[in-house]
Amino acid sequence: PANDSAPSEYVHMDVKNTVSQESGSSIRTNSVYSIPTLAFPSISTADFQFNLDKASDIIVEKVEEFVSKLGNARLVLVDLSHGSKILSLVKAKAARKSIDSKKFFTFVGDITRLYSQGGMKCNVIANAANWRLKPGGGGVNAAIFSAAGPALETATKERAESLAPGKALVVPLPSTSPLSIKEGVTHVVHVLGPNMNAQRPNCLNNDYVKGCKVLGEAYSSLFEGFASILS
Ligand code: AR6
Repeated sequence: PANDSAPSEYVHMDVKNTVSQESGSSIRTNSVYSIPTLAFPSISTADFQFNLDKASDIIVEKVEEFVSKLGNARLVLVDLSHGSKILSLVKAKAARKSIDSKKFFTFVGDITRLYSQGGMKCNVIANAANWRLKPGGGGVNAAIFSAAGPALETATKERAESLAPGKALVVPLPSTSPLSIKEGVTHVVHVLGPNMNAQRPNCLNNDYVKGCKVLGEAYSSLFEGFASILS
C-alpha cells in the first residue's frame, strides 16, 4: 500500500486518476473528499523536545475525548516518515481504545501536501507554532508558512500578536493562498505547546506535571478550534 497508516479507502482508491479525469466540482462532491478533516502534527515533540511516550498518551486521551463530539469529522495525526516514533506509539495506544478508526487515524506525509501528494483532502491543518506566531524556525511551522505564502502571515497578524502555551488560534486562510488553491485548506490552527528545549523561550526544565497539563490544554484548544469551524 502507498501509505500503511491510511484507512482502506485511500489504499484502494486511485486518487491521481480521479483527479485527472473528473472536474473540480465532482471531486468536491465525492463523499471521501467532503468529510471535514483536521490534520495535525504531534505538538511539541520535535524542536520542543517533549517526551514521546507522555505525548502519545495525551494525544490518545484527547482524541478519545473529542472525536465523538465532532459528528462525521475526522482527526488525522500526521508525520513525515514511516519510521515516526510518535505515529507508532499513538497507533498502538489508539488501537487499545474504542476509537473509531475511520474518525481517527495516523498518516505519513508532508502536512502541506496531503492532497497533492497523499490524495487526502484536509480542510483544516494545525501548526506547531512559536509564541510570536512568526514564520520560519524550522519544523512544521516553517513548512506551513512557506507553503501558505505571505497571506497566512497577514491573516495571522490580524487575529493575534502572540500565543500563550496551551492555546490555539484559528486563522481562516485567504483563498488566494497556494495552500488553499492546491491543497483545499480553508483554515490553519496555530497551536503553542509546552517547551522542554532550553534553547527556546519558556522552557519548562523537565517539569512534566506542568508540561502534561499544558499539552493537554493545547490539544483541547486545537480540537475546540476545529469544532468552532464546523459549527
Ligand atoms: N509535515 C508533517 N509533519 C511535520 C512536518 C511537515 N512538513 N515538519 C515537521 N513535522 P516541530 P515543536 C513533524 O519541531 O516540537 C518551530 O521552529 C515533526 O516530525 O515542528 O512543537 C516553531 O517555530 C514532529 O512530529 O514542532 C517552534 O519554535 C511535529 O511535526 C517550535 O519549532 C512537531 O515538530 C515548535 O516545536
